[in-house]
Amino acid sequence: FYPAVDPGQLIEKIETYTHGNTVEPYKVLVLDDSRAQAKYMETVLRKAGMTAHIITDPMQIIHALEEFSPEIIILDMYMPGCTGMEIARVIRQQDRFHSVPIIYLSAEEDVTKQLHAMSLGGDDFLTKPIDPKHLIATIHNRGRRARSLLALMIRDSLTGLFNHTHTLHLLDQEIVRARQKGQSLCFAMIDIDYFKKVNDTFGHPIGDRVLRSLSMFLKQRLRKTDHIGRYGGEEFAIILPDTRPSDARNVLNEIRERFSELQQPAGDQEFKVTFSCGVASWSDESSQSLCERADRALYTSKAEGRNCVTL
Ligand code: GH3
Ligand code: MG
Ligand code: MG
Ligand code: MG
Repeated sequence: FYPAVDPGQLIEKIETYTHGNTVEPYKVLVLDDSRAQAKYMETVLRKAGMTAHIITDPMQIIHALEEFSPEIIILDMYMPGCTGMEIARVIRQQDRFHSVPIIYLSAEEDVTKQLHAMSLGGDDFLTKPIDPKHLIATIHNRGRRARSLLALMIRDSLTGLFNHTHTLHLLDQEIVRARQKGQSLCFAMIDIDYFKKVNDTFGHPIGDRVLRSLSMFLKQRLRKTDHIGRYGGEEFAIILPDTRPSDARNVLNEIRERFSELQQPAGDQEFKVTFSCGVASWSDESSQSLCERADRALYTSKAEGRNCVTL
């Protein structure tokens, strides 16, 4: 049947393959109705430094996706009551798992059937019994590509900050966490003042450089645990977990003042740029309501003459 695993030997083999490179462990979900096969896979994946989640009942797939958020999914082909292809279709129907790599692992040797399975939402077809090195190599390749694609998808290309969609996703996550931990949470919106004039006077490329300059400035001055997003054209959003409103206001006011003193280069000229900011403190409400309140505070800053922070 499946070879007994000698962990020492296996680790040695796998380290040879990965050249000792350390990556954040891949989260791999395995569905196989055979308990012995599932157990074997679990051992192989764990020894390779991956985080494995094993299920033997196809009915558990939705729950496992929710709970475990896998980065790679390995599916058996033949299970009682359903096939791996049917499971792949269910997975692909979930927005969040639309492009997660799916690897079939089956004893099926008929190439026509393998290709058919691949055409229905699978990325690879590996056959049992599988050489652990082959399996780990496939997971590494698929995982690396999936991660780099995901990293691109959540970022804004001009500034490298989180994009609008991901910023809102992070805000929802932080709201859940603040509620669970009973912590405070602040949300800030920034809008550059008279930015149209910067573009009109110095040109669009210089305007772009100002956007990057402010992005860098925010990254350098905020904490690692804060999230910074480009909310729109010249608008930025900042999520400050575990932060009291007065602290958020003070930090942003400090950043505002320092930024307003920066000289922005434009050929042989220099100019200064300011921004306005609105801060809202979360009070057991939806992300939408929190955003609206930060936006209203920002509007107040604009109305009161710009280059200021309103809480
Ligand atoms: P206010 O103080 O009221 O915010 O004035 P404003 O000129 O900043 O506001 P407005 O919304 O009228 O103009 C925003 C400008 O931002 C218009 C648009 O050309 C510019 N903008 C938006 N995205 C980009 C971008 O990616 N690059 C550059 N260079 N400019 C951008
Ligand atoms: Mg089976
Ligand atoms: Mg604007
Ligand atoms: Mg503006």
